[in-house]
Amino acid sequence: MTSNVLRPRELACRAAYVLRGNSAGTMTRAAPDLYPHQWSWDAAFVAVGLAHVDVRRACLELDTLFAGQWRTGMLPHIVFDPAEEGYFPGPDRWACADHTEDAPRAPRTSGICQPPVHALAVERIAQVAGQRGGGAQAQVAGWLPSAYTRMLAWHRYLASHRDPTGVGLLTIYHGWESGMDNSPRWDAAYAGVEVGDLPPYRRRDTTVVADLSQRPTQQEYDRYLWIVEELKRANFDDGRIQETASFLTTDVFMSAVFATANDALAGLARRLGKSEADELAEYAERFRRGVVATVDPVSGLALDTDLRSGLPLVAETLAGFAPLICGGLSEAAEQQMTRLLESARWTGHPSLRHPVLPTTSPASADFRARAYWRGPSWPVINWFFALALSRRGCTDCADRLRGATLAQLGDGSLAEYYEPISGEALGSLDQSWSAAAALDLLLARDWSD
Ligand code: 2M8
Repeated sequence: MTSNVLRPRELACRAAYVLRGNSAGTMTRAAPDLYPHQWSWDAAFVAVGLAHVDVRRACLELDTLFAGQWRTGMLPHIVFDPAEEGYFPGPDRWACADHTEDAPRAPRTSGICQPPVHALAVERIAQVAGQRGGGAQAQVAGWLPSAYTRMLAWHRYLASHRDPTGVGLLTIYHGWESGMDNSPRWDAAYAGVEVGDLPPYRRRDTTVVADLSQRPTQQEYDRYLWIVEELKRANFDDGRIQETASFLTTDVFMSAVFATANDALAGLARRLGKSEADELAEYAERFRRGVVATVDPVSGLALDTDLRSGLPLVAETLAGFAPLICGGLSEAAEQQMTRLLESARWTGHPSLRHPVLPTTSPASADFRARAYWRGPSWPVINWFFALALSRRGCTDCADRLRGATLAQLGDGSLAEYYEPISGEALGSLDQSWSAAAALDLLLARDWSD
């Protein structure tokens, strides 16, 4: 095993090479074959990786994503590359612009969103460019005002349409919005989705990943596709969706991301002399409070809620550590949660190949070592936790996660996710956001800057 470990310089070169290879010109495919379009949170992370090698290209990545922004401010979860047909459900199945004038006719997009990590990515890109100085810094400085305006519209959409009652938790319409598609977090909510008259379809994912145990089941996929039909019937209108959709939950991870992304955007507003800094800081506080209020005293983890049944969605997944992303816990509660993260139920589990967060606790009955978001560890998520923790000054825990994530990435496969016990690379190899995480882990000069 050791002989296959790449040296840092080799890994950085390989990661840059992968991003270059996955580029379709103005967007980066999330993965070469499995995901041949631009995904929203992938693009944000990819842009951070790109900032280390080509700041101009990093800005372009986000500009391409923002070109798909809806009139409501929603940033769609996929911007489709018109030259690509190798993904399902593609633009014809979503048919967003046929159902609502809020969706752009070009580029074509999906009709849902993903975790709002963009302001954090932009903050990071500005840091990286600032450290490089010169042309890179000037390039980003010239680009920030337009990026700010588009992110402000995105955040206002989320704060108003996805938290209409102001509880400080974002509502999602599909497990795909969480980015953690088949996580046990959503099992109970999906169980209530009754698949109706579903137009026929052929999956593409299982033709790329041949090991079916790694991908969502057929029953799960039918539900995913049925919800798309429900969203179309509601003409992608937020009010109608919230009345009619059979899947409706809060998302505590996404809400924590939103809280901290508002901190970042408020910082940018101040830097640019914009008048919205207080509004953004209020969003940050509202969502921090919302997230902290979901911590379950039994498991010690933050929980999502099924808005259809009104019941908490009890599952031991890494989303439960959401308060560590946004802060807001008392000092004692924060220490307790950090201890839990490093305990034998999580990164300290004795069977793990590397002490990184698996998606589900290996001590939980829901844990499946190879099954996508039900157990494997994802380098990009561990990198993101490390970034969020160090942003909040929790440097010890962040440093340990960084070191372990780098060790995991050392095999150079830049896999989408890893079997957490054997360390086997799974899913797509050469996944763009794994390459981006490697670049940031290797090349960032100062994480706490
Ligand atoms: C996965 O999601 C897509 C659907 O959006 C899929 O399974 O086809 C998830 O891992 C998601 O978080 C990620 O953004 C996307 C592209 O990497 O793939």
